[in-house]
Amino acid sequence: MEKLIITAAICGAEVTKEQNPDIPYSVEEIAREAESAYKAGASIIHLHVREEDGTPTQDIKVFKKCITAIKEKCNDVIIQLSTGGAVGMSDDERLDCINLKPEMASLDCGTLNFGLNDIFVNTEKTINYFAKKMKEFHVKPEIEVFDKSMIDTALRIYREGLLERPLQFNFVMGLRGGTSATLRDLSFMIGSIPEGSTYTVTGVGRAQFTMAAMAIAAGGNVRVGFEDNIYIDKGILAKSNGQMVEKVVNIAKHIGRPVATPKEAREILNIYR
Ligand code: KMH
Ligand code: ZN
Repeated sequence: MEKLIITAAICGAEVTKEQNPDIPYSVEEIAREAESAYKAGASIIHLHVREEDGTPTQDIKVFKKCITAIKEKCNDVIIQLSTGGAVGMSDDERLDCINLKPEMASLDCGTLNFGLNDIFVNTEKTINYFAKKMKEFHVKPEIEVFDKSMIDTALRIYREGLLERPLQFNFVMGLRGGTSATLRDLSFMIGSIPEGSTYTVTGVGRAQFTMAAMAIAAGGNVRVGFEDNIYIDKGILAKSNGQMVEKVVNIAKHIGRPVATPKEAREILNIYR
């Protein structure tokens, strides 16, 4: 098995300090959380940014400040910018951060109910537009998959020449509106991607660590962090992203799966630039 790549989704767009006071909003807080995750073993930071009051933003100036602050503390970490942003943002607002030419960016491959009352809209035309820009700028896309049809959409876009192999998928499981967080659905997802692809598993909420354990055992990679879950254990709030990454590192250790450095993660994901 390849070494385990851990992604930390340190902030997200939806979760608030009212839910967990350690959710980062400011540039300093975001850099602090990135550092804690990196020191614990994360090689990729999935990055959303906020205004000082916590409002989600895709402002390229805020992204720039956060990237600089993160790089100062963890200079070799892979930064994956979110082009998902928050529900309701326009395509151009979401995509503007690609102009910073990050090593990686998320590419959401379909529309879904998002929680109880929102719809996260990604038409195929939007996805094509985003994929084309990422290809042009040599940004490695991470294909965000909330249900199986999004794999099929990504493969269609691949056949149209807008995505390059090896493809990297992230299966987000257990989100209200998306696929359930079960072994059966994970097996279905893994069996649906082309040979030679890499994949990460993100369990949302209480599914975070059970899905992480399944992914580690199956040979996949893992994403954890405040974007997806605010608890370290049942009823106990996580203190930092580092604490969540540490828990994944411990599970991996018990299963006998060494953790990848950022350099090794670049090799596994085929990021050369
Ligand atoms: N905040 C969600 C609406 C991504 O980063 O690409 C979208 C999201 C996915 O988080
Ligand atoms: Zn995200």
